[in-house]
Amino acid sequence: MRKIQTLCIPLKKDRVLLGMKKRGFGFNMWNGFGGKVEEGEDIEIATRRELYEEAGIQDGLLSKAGMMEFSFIGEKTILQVHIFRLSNFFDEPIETEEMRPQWFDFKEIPFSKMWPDDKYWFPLFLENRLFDGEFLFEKPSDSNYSAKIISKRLDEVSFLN
Ligand code: 6OG
Repeated sequence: MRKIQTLCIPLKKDRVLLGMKKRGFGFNMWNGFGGKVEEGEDIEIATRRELYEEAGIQDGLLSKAGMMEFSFIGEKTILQVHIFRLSNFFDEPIETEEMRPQWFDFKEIPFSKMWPDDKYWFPLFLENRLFDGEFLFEKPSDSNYSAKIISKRLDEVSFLN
């Protein structure tokens, strides 16, 4: 079974906006903003909805960045995560029940407190490239235990569906 999710990372000049996840999957780690795409919902609409729910940002220009498939040993569900950039926005990020937003310089991205796949694709993301990949993990992680990567594939691509 495939679960479709969104992940949106706002950028301004040489900084990215990340959120500290306050509950649920990925608790206590920094990540972009996103979540589940509802049945029949357009992926970009879902991306904007989740970004608004989690960070209070409504405006800006959304562009595709990557498509990643994540799976965990012993779990049937594959997470298909659609990654987007948000640029040209003016709304001020706000803290919500789910996320505490913070700006990070491109050179100070907190990879040790992020999902372990992020350090592989973030460089491509920051260089405005398109990518797709697949990661298999030993088990889900939080800030106390970093999920071990069992296998990975990451490719730069020329277009994304
Ligand atoms: P909720 O289930 O809380 O949304 N997500 C991942 N992000 C990264 N960087 N790496 C992963 O590797 C991820 N797996 C899921 C997608 C979960 C949010 O977490 C993202 C969603 O934005 C395994 O609604």
